[in-house]
Amino acid sequence: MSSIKYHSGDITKLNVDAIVNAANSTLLGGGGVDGAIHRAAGPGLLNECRTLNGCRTGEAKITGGYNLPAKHVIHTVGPIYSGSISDADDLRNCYWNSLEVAKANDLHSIAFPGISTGVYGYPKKDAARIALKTVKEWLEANSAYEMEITIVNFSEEDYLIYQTVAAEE
Ligand code: AR6
Repeated sequence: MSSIKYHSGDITKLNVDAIVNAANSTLLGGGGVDGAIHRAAGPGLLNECRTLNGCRTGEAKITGGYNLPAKHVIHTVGPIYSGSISDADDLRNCYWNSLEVAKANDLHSIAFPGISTGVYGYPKKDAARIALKTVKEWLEANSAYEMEITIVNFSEEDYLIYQTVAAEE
């Protein structure tokens, strides 16, 4: 059975088939969750990322998980929030394409951070609505495929936002 669940804490600790990294287009590391993932994975991750030739906004690319408990990392690049209409499409594509990459690699559990909601400045509640809507639509479109989706709330604020957004349905 597919499912969507919530986890409060650090995504680098999760033992799932893939954790998603909110990366930048170089895929060569950064701050926030990207920095935490690279620190926990060790230098092998950066070495593999160097072979990927970067990643466009909304796209997703997979690597190994190295020293992480997760088997893989799916790197996606969220939009830098500008208030334009394309931001929402780009953010939607991050979630959708990460799930597509997971399925293409026969993975069945995936954990997402709040893509673009840190340094990239996406308003957290809007981003949570897009994330939840997109993963639900993906599960509906792929109902024959089992996928366990974990949404990771790094802060108390994120947790409360998801509670509110989930209750809007
Ligand atoms: N586990 C789960 N979530 C986390 C963790 C963690 N260990 N650390 C932070 N978050 P951000 P962005 C949450 O800034 O906005 C990087 O430098 C955090 O609270 O990491 O997509 C990249 O290289 C926030 O809600 O990613 C890019 O240059 C969310 O993760 C740029 O930042 C995303 O915050 C990407 O910015």
